[in-house]
Amino acid sequence: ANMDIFEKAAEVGIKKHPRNLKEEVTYGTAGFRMRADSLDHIVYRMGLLSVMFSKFRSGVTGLMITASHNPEEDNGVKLIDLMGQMMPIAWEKYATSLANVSDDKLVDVLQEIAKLECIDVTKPATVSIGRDTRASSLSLSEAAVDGIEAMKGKCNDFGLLTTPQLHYIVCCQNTVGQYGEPTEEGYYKKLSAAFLTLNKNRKVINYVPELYLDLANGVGAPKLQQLCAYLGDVLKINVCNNGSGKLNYQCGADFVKVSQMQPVGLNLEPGMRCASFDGDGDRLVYYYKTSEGKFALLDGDKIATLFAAYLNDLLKSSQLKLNMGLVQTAYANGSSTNYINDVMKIPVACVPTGVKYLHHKAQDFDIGVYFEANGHGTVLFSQTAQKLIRNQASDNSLDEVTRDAAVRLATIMDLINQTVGDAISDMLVVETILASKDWTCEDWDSAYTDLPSRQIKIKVENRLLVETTDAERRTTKPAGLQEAIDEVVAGYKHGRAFARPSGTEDVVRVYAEADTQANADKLACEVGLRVYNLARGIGEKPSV
Ligand code: G16
Repeated sequence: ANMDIFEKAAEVGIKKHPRNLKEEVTYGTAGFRMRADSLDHIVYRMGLLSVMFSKFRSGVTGLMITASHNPEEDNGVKLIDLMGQMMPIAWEKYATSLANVSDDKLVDVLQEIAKLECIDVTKPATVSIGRDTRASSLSLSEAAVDGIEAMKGKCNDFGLLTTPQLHYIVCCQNTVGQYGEPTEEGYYKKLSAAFLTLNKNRKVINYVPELYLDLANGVGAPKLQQLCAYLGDVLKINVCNNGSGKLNYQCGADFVKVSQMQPVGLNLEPGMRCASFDGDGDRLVYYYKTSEGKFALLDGDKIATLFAAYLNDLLKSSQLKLNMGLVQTAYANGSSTNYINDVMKIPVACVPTGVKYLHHKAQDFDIGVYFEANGHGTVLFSQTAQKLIRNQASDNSLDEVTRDAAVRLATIMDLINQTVGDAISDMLVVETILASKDWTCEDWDSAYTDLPSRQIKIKVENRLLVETTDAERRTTKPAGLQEAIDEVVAGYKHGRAFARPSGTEDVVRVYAEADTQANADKLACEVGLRVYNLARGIGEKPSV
């Protein structure tokens, strides 16, 4: 019976979604990402795989069409596991071979996967899908539906969603509503109810309940509008880049973080608290203008320390003995890592780029806070932690202060999207913490001072010639590159730098930090030149 289904799937593939790409592709940091016009057959085949994965797991899997922070012309596809986390890394090799096989060998690869994972294809399967607002997303999602149906799976098409909304829905579906109602409406209801509870009776003098929000002209725009209907006047949100301009162009979280500049369409003045989403609403960064008129960024590292410090206080007041850890990547600002280690005294781990690695590591703790500096992150509470917190919150024998803290902790858990980094959810958590502390952006920013940093991209013939180790902090290939980087870095005070191949764009990324902005810029450029020379750079050489 498996054979019949596979042969039918291959037939539909050849007819409607033939492979039209010569280059080999790999399932990268966040699935497949490339120019949208090369993706049709890959998305069809990921439709097939999402059904196989659903049969393998005996539950609902997810498939999201988005290229998140990438330019409008790109698109991408990634698969989601039952609890709303990323598809396991062990399955990425199947995604890669399915994407690359020629049309006439498709059946062989499907059969091989079924054999290796003992999958009975006649079993029922369901896949939930969502897409972002890119022009190419609708037709790609139709290719996914074709794949799901060819493989005899049931498809729940949720249409436009932010990436984290789909992760949330998949998790709700597989926990039969325990995590929440498995609909977009259910998502708004759950988050807004928690937010309104946490902000009831707040007394604020310094905190202004007004936010300026850049929506990257992405799917966050229509979704935020829907959310606002549930928030009433507890938080006033003034939006810009809400869909009329070009996606991610001179706006959005990635632009603001990398260029360390305000987005287009926002007139930044001292006293304004501002934030940016990325194109699919899974990243968030904050920023403001200091009284001296300087642009100041509150990135993923600052959000992580804000969250961790607040949760730590609540843990103490609620007398719960749970361990907490923080997970970062090599991009974390050196000052943040020192602050977490030396001042907060919370263990901090470093893992390679990609939410899948951070999420996995965060599961080592009762409460695991993970954030990439680019604003992608969330908090995970272990099953034990969730149970202890809820028990404490409903224990009437405890004094009021202890119980109130536990109730707050339990409500915060409902506000956090534990399945993946979520700009909407993270924003509501940041606002809740600032309001509860009665803080301005300056107050939040004063915990530690970032070391000046710079990120650049280097175009090379083949980015996979650069290989890394030690959570991407050192290169192992090409020969001589790490020695060259070490030599350059040694010449800078507080110097640190690394180079790694991107998993979402065709470039090698270089990150550098040093004592001054001018030195960080210079260090990034010098390291970039070494990459250019030793890893066959193409096009323009980096210059300061
Ligand atoms: C994706 C991943 C992030 C990663 C980013 C950049 O973000 O989900 O974990 O930090 O790509 O990855 P790379 O440096 O390998 O290109 P997004 O928001 O684009 O989905």
